[in-house]
Amino acid sequence: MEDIILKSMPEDGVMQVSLNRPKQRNALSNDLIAKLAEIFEVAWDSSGVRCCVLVGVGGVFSAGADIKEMEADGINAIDNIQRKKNWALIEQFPKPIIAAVEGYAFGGGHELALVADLIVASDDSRFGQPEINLGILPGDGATQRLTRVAGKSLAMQMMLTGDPISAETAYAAGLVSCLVPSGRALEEALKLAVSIAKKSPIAAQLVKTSIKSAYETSLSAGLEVERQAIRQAFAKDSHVEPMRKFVGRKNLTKTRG
Ligand code: CO8
Repeated sequence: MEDIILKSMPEDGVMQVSLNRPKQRNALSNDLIAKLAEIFEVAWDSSGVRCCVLVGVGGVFSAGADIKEMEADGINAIDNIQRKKNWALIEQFPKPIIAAVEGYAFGGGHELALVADLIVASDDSRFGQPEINLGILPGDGATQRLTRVAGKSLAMQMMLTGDPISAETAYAAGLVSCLVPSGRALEEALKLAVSIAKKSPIAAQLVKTSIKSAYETSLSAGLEVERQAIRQAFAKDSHVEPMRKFVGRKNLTKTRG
């Protein structure tokens, strides 16, 4: 059977997950989504995984949902409960995910990149929601997520015309956190992942939860999520070692002085 996902641990605490259907431009088949969900489910409680990098094999991120599968399945493609559950598990993965995008992220591929917490993109990559060209619309969250991140006007343009935007436009719109030279997205995403993996895993997960809540709740409810999150960081002693180290450093300076 084709290995549709490759998992590796290139650095301490960093899990690299590679979409591996290059001949189909990493189209997101049901099997691929299921395998991705399975990997995240295992990584969920694994203390060895503190940050994840998602990348596509073959110089592209992903061309989106598998059109051949959707064409064959018709409306059952949308009513596929298992796929929905798998996608939800990926969306709810509590640890930071970085998408490393080369080439393009289209349709469901772009939606998967939007599920990631950060996007590192090569400066010649493109982002698009071409579903309208197939007589449909995005079904894995773009009408909501893209609109919340990039605003109504750009979201409308992308989803009504189906035309992709450049990495530079995506960067200016806040979709992409870091633009890098062509061919360097994975390398730079891994560097970022290593630096995140060195931070307190509890604090990193709480940051993710709190920021995500900004897209789902009112300001006052979001502020309450943040307050509860920082309480949890203190309650779980996430602060003890780094604060002690900082205070110790000051004391050491004073003693020396
Ligand atoms: N699905 C299945 N196969 C694909 C896909 C895809 N999305 N994209 C490319 N492929 C296949 C092609 O069929 C081709 O296969 P074969 O060699 O067997 O003919 C192979 O990949 C190479 O494709 P191209 O020759 O077209 O490669 P190019 O490099 O010339 O072009 C493009 C790459 C521009 C990405 C082009 O393939 C393309 O436009 N693809 C379709 C992009 C698209 O429309 N994506 C949106 C899909 S719909 C979606 O993602 C959301 C639906 C909602 C889901 C809801 C739940 C199910």
